[in-house]
Amino acid sequence: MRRALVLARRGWGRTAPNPMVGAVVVRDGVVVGEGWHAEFGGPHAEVAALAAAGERARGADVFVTLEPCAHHGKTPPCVDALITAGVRRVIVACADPNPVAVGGTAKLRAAGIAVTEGVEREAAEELNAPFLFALRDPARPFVTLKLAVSLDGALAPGDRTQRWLTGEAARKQVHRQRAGADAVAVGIGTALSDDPALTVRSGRRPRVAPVRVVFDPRGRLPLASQLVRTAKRVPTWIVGDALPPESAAALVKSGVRLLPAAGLPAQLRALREAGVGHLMVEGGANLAGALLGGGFVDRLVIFQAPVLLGAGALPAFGVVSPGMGAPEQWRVIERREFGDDLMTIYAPAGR
Ligand code: AOF
Ligand code: ZN
Repeated sequence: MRRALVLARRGWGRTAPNPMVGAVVVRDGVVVGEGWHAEFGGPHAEVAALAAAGERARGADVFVTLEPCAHHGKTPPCVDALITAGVRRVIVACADPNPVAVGGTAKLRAAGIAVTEGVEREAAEELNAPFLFALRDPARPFVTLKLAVSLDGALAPGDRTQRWLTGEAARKQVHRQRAGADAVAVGIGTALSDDPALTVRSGRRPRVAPVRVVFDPRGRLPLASQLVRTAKRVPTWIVGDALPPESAAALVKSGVRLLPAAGLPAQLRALREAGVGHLMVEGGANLAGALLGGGFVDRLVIFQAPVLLGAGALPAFGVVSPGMGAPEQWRVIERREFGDDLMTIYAPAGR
């Protein structure tokens, strides 16, 4: 199943809004076929793995990271393919709560195939956390907040000059993460100080380029900014409710789409309604604080760089006051080193 999870990850950035799924066909203790859902609309993982196994699938065990689908969608049901292939047993990591696809394991059992569920369930659910969240909560996107901090937990030095804290390897990883999101967002403060491009410039190209979003209530994003200058090539949206009509008109003329909404809950809802299932937020301190305070952060990704910024530096969580609604306790989902930087992915404890 761990191998199936590795295969599933090959669909990173290519399967959304579908989940990433991997499958391994095992016969007499030997892997005879591997597959994964490589592209939205394309063959499902089981079908790819069964095709690779060919006749060797008869009597085999199939490990699959998501419950096989029972529906005729863009492709025929995976359960039918498994039944036709004559497999003996199907081992499933996690259930597919998608109402369209649901019912796979029951159909397999009815066909006399043994089914085991829950093997590596946690890892499989984590892999598709935004997909599973979208099925549970249509009111807002799944929010990943990514921050690069100094070893003393600051975002910027005392003089507020822009400087890179993390190294090359960590920055490449951020680009890989962007490819797995539907939209990448910053607050207007960060947009003004960093003039970011917010594109995916490293790693595999996502099937759909993530939309670039600026939380910019008063429409202060300059027409000369990188974001606005490239808005006709890469979708760029501004979320806000108090844009002066002249700047609104000029931004729209430059290709920017405006999402009028006031207050974070309504703004998140507007993004979800506009098709953003997974929102990656990259700062700055004010937007991060508002999202944390509202309890809207599902995953917190901290890249900690070995840089000491000292007194007067901008604390990453300086605007989050205790009791505001930010989860206090977090659990560690993953911890990895990128060069000299340490990446930790956290989730609110109990979520
Ligand atoms: C599987 N194996 O590899 C995947 C599954 O849009 P469609 O027709 O391709 O169907 C997508 C739905 O099927 C998706 O939302 C999810 O519920 C399930 N995905 N199921 O058996 C796979 N990718
Ligand atoms: Zn399927």
